[in-house]
Amino acid sequence: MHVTVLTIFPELFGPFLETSLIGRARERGLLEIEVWNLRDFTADRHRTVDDEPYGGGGGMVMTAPPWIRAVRELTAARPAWRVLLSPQGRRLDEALVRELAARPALVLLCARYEGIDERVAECVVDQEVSIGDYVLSGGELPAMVLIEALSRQIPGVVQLAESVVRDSFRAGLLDHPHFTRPPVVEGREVPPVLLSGNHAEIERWREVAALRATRAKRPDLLAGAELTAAQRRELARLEQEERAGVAGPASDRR
Ligand code: 21W
Repeated sequence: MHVTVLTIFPELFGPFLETSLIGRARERGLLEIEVWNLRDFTADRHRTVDDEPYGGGGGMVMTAPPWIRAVRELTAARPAWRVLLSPQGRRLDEALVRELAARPALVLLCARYEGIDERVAECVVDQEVSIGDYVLSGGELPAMVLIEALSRQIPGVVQLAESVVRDSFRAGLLDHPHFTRPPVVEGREVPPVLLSGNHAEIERWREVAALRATRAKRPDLLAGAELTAAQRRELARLEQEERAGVAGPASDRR
């Protein structure tokens, strides 16, 4: 997969692109990423990328011509799906990550200032993407979030093949709790089943624990989740318990 990033702060991407998973994916040729400075596509001596808003008011607006020139030049030889990171975009989730990961090439437009001239979106953008409803200062961190999520969907990038399979199997539910040594922390013991060596029982415990965690912390996810038989049974049991007004063991109420 090929990703081109357009930004006025290319230096923000350096260590992120060199480190860990993404660094290795690039070294192995699974992921190609180019970061371009928008100012390289300006036509004036001052490399201007912003101007005052028509209609007045405060702040500055990113001017359209450098964006349009950049996107046209960077997609001339290699057509790409053009994504503007924007608070007004479709909210990023794993379904959108997969849709985008299926594209052979992406161009990510990262804007700053109060905004970007509307004609950029109209002329050289295929889709606007947001990473959530909170205000950031620009599209660079959202682009990194998107690149990291995308890279995990590229075959061969994540070493632990099993953990990707498991992530997708469990997609729609939260993960079960994890434990490692030491066996006792602040007086709290590891659930004994995890020390039993009984892998079938451990798997059932994890399924039920994932269901419980999801119901306690993100009940909204249950509507779209695909539940196993053990999970449907546990959900029915919890709902029955709730109707009966019975509080479960203290461990359920955390
Ligand atoms: C933030 C630009 C807010 C413009 C109402 C009227 C890209 C982002 C960004 C930014 C405004 C993403 C206002 C989640 C984000 C991004 C910079 C609007 C104020 N509000 N995902 N006027 N959050 N943010 N200006 O901020 O470019 S993806």
